[in-house]
Amino acid sequence: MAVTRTFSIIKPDATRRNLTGAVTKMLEDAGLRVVASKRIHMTREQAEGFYAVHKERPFFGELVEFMTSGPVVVQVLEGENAMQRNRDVMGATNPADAAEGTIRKTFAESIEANTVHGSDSDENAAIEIAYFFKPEEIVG
Ligand code: RTP
Ligand code: MG
Repeated sequence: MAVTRTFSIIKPDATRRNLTGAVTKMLEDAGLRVVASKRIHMTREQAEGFYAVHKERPFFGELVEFMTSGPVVVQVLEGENAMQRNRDVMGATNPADAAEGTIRKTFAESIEANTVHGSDSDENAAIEIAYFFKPEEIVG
């Protein structure tokens, strides 16, 4: 299977609870390698641009509010079938539906404050990586 890259965000609910190491450990234990990482506080413009696909959804305003409520850690993850591997270890969007052993089952507070973001296709992964990282910031 091909080694690919995906994009991850450790969300404000996790940075607030000092869980960036614990979340990253679960990603690494799932076979993913962190090849780029930075802690940032997203601006409203950055968050609105990142979530532009959701701008007609009823939760868009709250989502932007939440994602700018504190620092996040943006990461590029590399591994075999990285996008799907990451989605599997993240678990379902709503932690009430997430499987045992997943990041969201373990740590998420709610459907919104759900600890991690992960790209949902290889195509979106490339777009999201380029939104936050310059090529030279990614070291495989
Ligand atoms: P993500 O994009 O963060 O990896 O999560 P996802 O694919 O599992 O979920 P998605 O449908 O793309 O929704 C993006 C994020 O919006 C928040 N959300 N809130 N209040 C709500 O009903 C609701 N639904 C989604 C979550 O933070 C979700 O991760
Ligand atoms: Mg999504």
